[in-house]
Amino acid sequence: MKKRFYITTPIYYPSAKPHLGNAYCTVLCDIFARYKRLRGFDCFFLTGTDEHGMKIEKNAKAVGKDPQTFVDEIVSIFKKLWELLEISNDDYIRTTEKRHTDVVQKVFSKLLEKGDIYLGEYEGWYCKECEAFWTETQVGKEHLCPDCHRPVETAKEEAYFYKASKHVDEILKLYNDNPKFLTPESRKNEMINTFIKPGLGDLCVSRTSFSWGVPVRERAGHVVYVWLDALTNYISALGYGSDNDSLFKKYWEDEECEIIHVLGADITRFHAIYWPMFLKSLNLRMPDREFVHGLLMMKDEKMSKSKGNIINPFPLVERYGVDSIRYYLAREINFGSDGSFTPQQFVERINADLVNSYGNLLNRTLGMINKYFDGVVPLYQSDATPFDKPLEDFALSTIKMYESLFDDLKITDALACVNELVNRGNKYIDETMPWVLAKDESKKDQLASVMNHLVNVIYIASMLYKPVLTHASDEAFNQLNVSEDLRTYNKIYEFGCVGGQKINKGQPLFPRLDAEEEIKQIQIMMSENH
Ligand code: ME8
Repeated sequence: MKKRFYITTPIYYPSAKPHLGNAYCTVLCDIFARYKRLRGFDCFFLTGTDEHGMKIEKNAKAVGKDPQTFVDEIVSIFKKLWELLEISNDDYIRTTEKRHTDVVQKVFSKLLEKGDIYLGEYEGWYCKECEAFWTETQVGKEHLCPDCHRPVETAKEEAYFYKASKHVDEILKLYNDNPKFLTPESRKNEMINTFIKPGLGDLCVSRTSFSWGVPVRERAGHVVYVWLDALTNYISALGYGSDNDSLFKKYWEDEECEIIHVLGADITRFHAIYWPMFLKSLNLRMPDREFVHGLLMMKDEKMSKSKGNIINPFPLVERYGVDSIRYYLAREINFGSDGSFTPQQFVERINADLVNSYGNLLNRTLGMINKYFDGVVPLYQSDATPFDKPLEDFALSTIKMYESLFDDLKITDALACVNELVNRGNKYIDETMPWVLAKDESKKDQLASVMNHLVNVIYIASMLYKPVLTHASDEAFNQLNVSEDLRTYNKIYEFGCVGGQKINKGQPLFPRLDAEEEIKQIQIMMSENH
């Protein structure tokens, strides 16, 4: 296991306000970063915005603003959302910042010097919406953009090109030598079959048809094409090529750091084909992992700014709280697959997992400790009931499973393990029947052991939920009155370490949602965006 981590989200286009789809990726990366830090690792987490390009220039013009003012306003909304969702990013990179544009110009010059970039003329099928040129085979007979399915048009302009064709074998070797480089596995096949096998053309890396971009120093009138500009953020944010490159040394050059890019399926080819090529050209190390998450759909369509079918995350967080939204995104939509947002699933998931299982286990346990032990958690003892040891074993194996899944970015599955532990705790109450034990003075020891085991299960589950539930986990610790020294991750391996303290039973962690009413409320929120 490496000792340091660098995790990135894509940098989002501030062409319109952020939607739940953007929040999805950032929340999942945040959960991963918090998990690593919780376990004592150093993890640098980067997000940001991709602020150049024709689309932004157009959108700004449409509302009578200059592009910089336009992006400044939207970026402040992105930042507000990240604050609201308690995103723990260590930096926020904007491609309009000098620290970034300087690096992009340097990168461009280096590639040019090396002969990996040449000046030519581009004529091809161009999708204005996606700002991408496509080959004849990709647009098909209908001449539609393979990404957004809008009609494409032929376009011609003087442009610089990156010799992508030269590096194809290196990319195939990268996939071959590093099975975890691009996951899920299906994405690798897609890259090979859809893009590499049909013949990868050279990539256009400059434009003359718009001016909102990083100027190419070597030729007036050219700006760096958005993808070379955008991908460079992953190293410019660390100070690559600047006088202040200590972060770059620590989180990129040092092999002890694991570099993980998380991205949506729609931008895989740029990350999995061109980005490694650019890095090769710069003689820089490859990322260790590119993890492609699925898309959040609305009625089978990708939720996207340009389609206007978005869910605004602000009112959702305001009504249901940050924990519920973070939890829903991580648990309901399997990380790595597409998923759809429906109000019903949202309400059901929160009620089932957070209200009925987790919240209820805490509430019931604290209630019983107040009733049977005057609010003091009994100390641990082993084997008082035949159900104790199996529960302990289950809890300890849950921790192991959770860790190996989380380390492999299987975040949804890792959380499912915690749910199972909580459910196991509820089942343990049914098995041991504390209300029966309480009636028999000779069973007092057994009753005490049951209470202690329940408290320790809640303690472990709360620690494992901590990367996701930034409030409820601490609230559970507070209600259980877990001492500060036990609020560190490694203590959870010592089953039974919590006990002897007086509890502070409080409000339930999550209020039960009235399904009918809340589904209606979310539907109203959704319709307000159209
Ligand atoms: O592509 N469901 O920016 P972008 C889940 N600037 N995730 C979604 C989503 C959805 N419906 N819609 C967007 C760009 N995302 C470029 C990236 S990176 C060097 C440059 C997430 O604003 C998903 O992670 O269109 C996607 O890759 C990302 O937002 C990019 O959004």
